[in-house]
Amino acid sequence: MSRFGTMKIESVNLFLVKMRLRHPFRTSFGIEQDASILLIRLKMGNKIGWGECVAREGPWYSGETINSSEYLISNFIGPWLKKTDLDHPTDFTELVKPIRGNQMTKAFVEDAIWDLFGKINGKSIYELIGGEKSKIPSGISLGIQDDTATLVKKIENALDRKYQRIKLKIEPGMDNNVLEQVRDYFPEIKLMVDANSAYRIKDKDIFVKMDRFDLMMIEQPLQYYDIIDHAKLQKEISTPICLDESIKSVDDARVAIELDATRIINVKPARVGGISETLKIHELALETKIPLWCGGMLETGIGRAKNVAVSSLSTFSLPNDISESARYYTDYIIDPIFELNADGTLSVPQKAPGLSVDIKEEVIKQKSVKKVEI
Ligand code: OSB
Ligand code: MG
Repeated sequence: MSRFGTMKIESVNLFLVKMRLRHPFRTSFGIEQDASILLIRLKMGNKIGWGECVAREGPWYSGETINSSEYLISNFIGPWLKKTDLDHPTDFTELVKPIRGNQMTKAFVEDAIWDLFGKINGKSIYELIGGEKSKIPSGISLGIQDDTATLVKKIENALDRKYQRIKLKIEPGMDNNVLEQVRDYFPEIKLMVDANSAYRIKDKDIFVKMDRFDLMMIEQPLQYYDIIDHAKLQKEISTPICLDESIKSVDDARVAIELDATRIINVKPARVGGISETLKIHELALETKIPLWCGGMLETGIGRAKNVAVSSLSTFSLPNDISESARYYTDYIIDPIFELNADGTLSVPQKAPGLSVDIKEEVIKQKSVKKVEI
């Protein structure tokens, strides 16, 4: 098996890049348009690996932020990396074991290690993890809109482009009433909702009523840390619950499956601590037959390339929240960008090493508002 050998990581650089979303994205926890995105660059010999952090300025999705991430890398992870021999990217899990939580931080450093490892060994992440699909089904996640007419237009556009399922963000006051109208226009489409933890078990009647809309699943209706109330809710409704925020590790996944709190899992490699942990969830899904799909955090090309590679695993059987690059930012930091095929899929790059896309370092440097060398 390929190895890093005895080479150590020589330099660790962080870049804080400003990116503008083409359209503001509204969820039950906030609106995003101008994104600050933290990138990491690891260097070994003449090879470079990149990773993208999905934590943002505020701790609104998880407890992590750009600053907590930079702090951990500057003070702990960066210095540790520079004095450790890693044999394989999965060894990184052991290195960062003393750090509790902070999955997003661990994940993007690990991504850069996978990219670097792939480049040193001439293998793509797709090959390294045992990817099995050359095309992955693409879904679209639509933010909360001011009015239904706008939402209907956005759904129409997405269907024209052949996106394979539509996910709508909901929040109290913008749920069954919106679904009623959307289902009037689109009685047959594959539809699901995501509440980003905006409800509590006392709101269960809302979800009992939601059963009539024939949704593929309801994503993360209750608290971001909860399992047990989701299990109680699942007993009351027939639509499958799909956990997002509540699953931060393979252990969370195991507990949630055993308690029937989740019948489908949205796997975000960034939320569970990285590709290695994702591979463990893939194994669990093989055993339990729970379908997976890959979620998104409005990633730029770097995080997107990783999500695409991971979605090629056999257990990722449902449409993913991985839309084409052009839907998100006005600038691109990878080449080529991800484009939607006519059948609503994205092709998985399989041959080029590491993340399998070129990273445009000049653009990254140009758009950086802060650079840190560790
Ligand atoms: O809950 O899945 C989510 C974006 C930011 C934060 C949380 C979520 C999302 C999305 C967007 O739904 C998915 C995408 O990247 O297209
Ligand atoms: Mg979600």
